[in-house]
Amino acid sequence: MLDAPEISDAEYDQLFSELQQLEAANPELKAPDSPTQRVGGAPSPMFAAVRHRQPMLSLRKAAIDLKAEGPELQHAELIDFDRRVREVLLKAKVDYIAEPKLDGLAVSLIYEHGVLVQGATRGDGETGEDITQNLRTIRSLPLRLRGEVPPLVEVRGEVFLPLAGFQKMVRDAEARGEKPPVNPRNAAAGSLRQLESVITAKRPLAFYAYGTGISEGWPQPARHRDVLDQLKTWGFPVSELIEPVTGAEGCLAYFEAIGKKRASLPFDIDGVVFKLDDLAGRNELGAVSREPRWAVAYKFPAEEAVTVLENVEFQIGRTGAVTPVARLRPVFVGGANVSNATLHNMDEVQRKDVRIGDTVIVRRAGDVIPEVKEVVLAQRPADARIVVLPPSCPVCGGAIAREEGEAIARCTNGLSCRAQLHGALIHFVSRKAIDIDGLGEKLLALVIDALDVRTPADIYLKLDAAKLAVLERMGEKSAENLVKAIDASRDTSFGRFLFALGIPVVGETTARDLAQHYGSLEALLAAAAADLATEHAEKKKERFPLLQSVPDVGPTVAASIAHFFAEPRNREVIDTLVKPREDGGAGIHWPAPKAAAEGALTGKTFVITGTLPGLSREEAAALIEANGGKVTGSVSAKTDFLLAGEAAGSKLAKAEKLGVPVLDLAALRGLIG
Ligand code: JCF
Repeated sequence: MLDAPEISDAEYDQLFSELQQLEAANPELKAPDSPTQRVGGAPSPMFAAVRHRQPMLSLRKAAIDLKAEGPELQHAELIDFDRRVREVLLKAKVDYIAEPKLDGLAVSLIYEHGVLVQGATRGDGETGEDITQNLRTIRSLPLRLRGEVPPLVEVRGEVFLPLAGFQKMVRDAEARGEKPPVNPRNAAAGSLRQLESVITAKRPLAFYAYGTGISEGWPQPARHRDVLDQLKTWGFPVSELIEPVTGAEGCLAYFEAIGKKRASLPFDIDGVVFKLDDLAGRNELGAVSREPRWAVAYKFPAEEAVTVLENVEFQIGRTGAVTPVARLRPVFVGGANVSNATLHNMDEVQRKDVRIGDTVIVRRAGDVIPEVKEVVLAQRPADARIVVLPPSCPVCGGAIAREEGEAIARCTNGLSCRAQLHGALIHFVSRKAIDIDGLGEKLLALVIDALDVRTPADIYLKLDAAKLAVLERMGEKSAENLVKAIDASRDTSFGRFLFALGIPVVGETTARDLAQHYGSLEALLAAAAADLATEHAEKKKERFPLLQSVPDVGPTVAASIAHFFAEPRNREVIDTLVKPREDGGAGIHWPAPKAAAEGALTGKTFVITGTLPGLSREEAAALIEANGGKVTGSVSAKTDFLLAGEAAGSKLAKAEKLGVPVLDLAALRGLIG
């Protein structure tokens, strides 16, 4: 089927690089029809062929070697690129223009006297396909140029599908019972190669221009940055993320910075492109086998790899959630050796039809937990075994329950299950919770087993310097320090305390919102108790109305809070935690709530997103709160303003959808006056 590959990109890349290595080692085996000899996609007979008047070059690729020792060797290929450029140009330092490399399709656009007359795919670089009609449907692509226009100019750029559009295409395909596209690039390719442009028009494609090709009557500027400025003046979208950099160090710094932003961008990128800024220098460098020597594509390490799923085990989390975990034949992916990957829950196992013995594609993106993305069905062995949920908790033997309509199965034994207790304690002592420095995972396991710690309150009641000092790898000094840290943690804030309790689906922000809204534990407990009576109301909005009046608390979160506080075992632990020490409690306390500041923003709820110029998010939140406003974590109908900085992503999209006014920092300062 058109643009619907039989194997995934990860498999293709892995097989392709194996083939390249084999051919490099055994040149006599290299066949003229080997896939390694193919330059680009062959044109389809369905579209008229377009011969590019100036070949569309591809980019030479440089790869990071994450297995190498130290940055110099890891980035050797990029450093070599810069060295060759400097050698040819006889320069000590060279300026480049750095841009994110979009995972889309390169196209060529011909404008005559400012009017788009032809648009074509790159094809094999020499000949592409005429897709003018389809390209005309892309809204951000100008049909007519603004300002002074030459008789002829060719503009080149990348057509791509932003993630939100891709997700919509997946949902639409699933709703129609069709096979959804596997990734944004395939979805964009399929959309562009529709025979009916009305279909293309319905696809939310986007475009960024990155350069020019042939031209007449247009004096080429001296530098690439000037070309980009000209493109903007003509009305082309040009990525805001493009920046000038200097030398290999500048390139690497940009690469690192983009890598950090990558996950929050509204579109997929697969690396960075560095281009020589000086256009005269480009002519000196020229091209070798259709790859310019003045540019390089520096790709992020592969995030997907193929391996074998050897077994599935079940882990019990701090809320009792039973998570199926894949034990894998170790594979190097996303910069690390991976031998475990999450399968999320049993619904996911069934949806992906994962079986033990299967060949699977593993994905590790950034610092996210590796996951099994999909099964390579063609390679399923005859004896592959179906994965079944264990009938009882593999840790404590307790009952496992799965509520109707819930994807997650849970061990019902609460803190009596050692796995849940260990997880709950790890969360309780963590930095953003009650914050006990020096009480790590291993030590917590020890105090559970050797010192009979059974609840978070026992940390305060059962541990002292003498008992701690005899534990493995603990000396007197470290025991004393730990006791000091435990002591210091008694003095906390209401928000931290609520977060530390580990109420399912209550994160740091919700905990802080609850603390701010209720001011005291008594008030929160009273609201939760009153709300319990409404839990079977007809409409979701009528359930837990008090808790739902807190910003960002919807029916699911409200139900979780109410049920948590209704559980007698939880109430007992909470009572012990906050009871004064002289009465035999843990003595956790926090200052009485400050009256909220009054100011220009009183009664207004804000959400902050993106990078703000010269101000951290915490500083911006403090500024808003000092003027009487409230800051919450996610955009909803209750949000009054979105404060948006650079590289704002999904929150901005949501605000625009809901009609929430969007402010920049200057506008916020204007409101404050
Ligand atoms: O974003 C891209 N995929 C991309 C591809 C960006 C560029 O600046 C390119 C490109 C392919 C060829 N430049 C060339 C010369």
